[in-house]
Amino acid sequence: MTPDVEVAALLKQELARQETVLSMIPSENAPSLAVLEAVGSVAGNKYAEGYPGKRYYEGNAVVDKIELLAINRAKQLFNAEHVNVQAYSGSPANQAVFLAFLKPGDTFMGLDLACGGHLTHGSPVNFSGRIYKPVSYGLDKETELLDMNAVREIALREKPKLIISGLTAYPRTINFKEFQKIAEEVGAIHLADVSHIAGLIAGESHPSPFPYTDLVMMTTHKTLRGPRGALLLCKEKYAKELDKAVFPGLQGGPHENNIAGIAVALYEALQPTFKEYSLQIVKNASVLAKELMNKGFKLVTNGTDNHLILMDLRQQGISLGKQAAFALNEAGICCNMNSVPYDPALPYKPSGLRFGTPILTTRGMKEQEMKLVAGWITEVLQNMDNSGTKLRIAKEVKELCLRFPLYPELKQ
Ligand code: DSN
Repeated sequence: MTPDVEVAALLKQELARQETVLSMIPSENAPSLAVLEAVGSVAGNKYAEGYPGKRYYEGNAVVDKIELLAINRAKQLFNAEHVNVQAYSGSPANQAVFLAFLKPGDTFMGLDLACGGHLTHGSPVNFSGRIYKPVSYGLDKETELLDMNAVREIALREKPKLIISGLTAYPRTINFKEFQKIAEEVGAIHLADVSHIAGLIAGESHPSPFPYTDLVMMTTHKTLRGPRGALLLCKEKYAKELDKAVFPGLQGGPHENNIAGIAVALYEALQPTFKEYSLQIVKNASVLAKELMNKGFKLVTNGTDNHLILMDLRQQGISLGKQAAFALNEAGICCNMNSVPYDPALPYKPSGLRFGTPILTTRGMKEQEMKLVAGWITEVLQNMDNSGTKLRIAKEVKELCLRFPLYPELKQ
């Protein structure tokens, strides 16, 4: 058989793209080669329905050891009582929580998508909003911060069975302890969806939901720097129901190659250097935010405590997000358009931009480089229709990127 040159060429092109642009979508990262190798390994050939020691297929002695390594490393890293590593990604993992602890039609609370929540936190187009009864909480209109008194009032009024804390576009820390207190007061279960900030929690640069939060879900491919996948972590009393919901409730055979990649990523996150890495992600975001504000941009909540920045472009023009993200991409800066709190525009033409620093930090960039990046973002946003400016910046971006390679070991 002749090799497939088409996909090989496209993969080469994608590597070249990633090496030469500033990838600033905050939910993305670039795992180590060791993680990528595990994901591409023979572990993916194995069917392993069930859990370690109790499988429905023979031949799982080695795979059991891999899965147990992932479980035990996650327990150690996060100080968790019970861990399930089988969910295919964040949305199925959240689905498993609903399946385990709610019945169709039950009320639950989550952060409004437009204020930085996730689709699975109650969007009407998602399973969570179609099968269950979502009650959203928002942000304070003045400060754009979470108002825990308002969350408590809604919880007391609506008596939800589940309260979700967590974010995809909220640039500040979350008070998980307060969420847990409110959940206990109204008899709800509390799920902290820490997908975006998992690596920051692991590196102690964001307050942890452990050990008091009932259930924690995190994807493994964002700040945690693993492969695509998810971890569900919980108190022992919820373990049986949660495991049953993942398998056989929702999924069949776990993707053991991904679980092997997760185990490797957790090993890396347990090393002392991961703390420095996670702190640098936050430092980089903080410098970038300050620089952008000094240049006159409005950032939601006027800054950031984590890895992400949400820029409000309404001063420049409602619905400008898409055009701005497009222009930045032409200049080699890849971010995403995003709604801002109480955005008058629709999600497909929103008024904001979302930036993150995980990949830039993975490349080894620091505060000095963030100042350069802020300058380029400013120049592009002030000259969105100027092809010459965008071309020049793309060239400068490429030069910087080549000084900070993502995968120096890989041939291009
Ligand atoms: N869609 C992801 C994000 O970009 O934040 C979350 O799953």
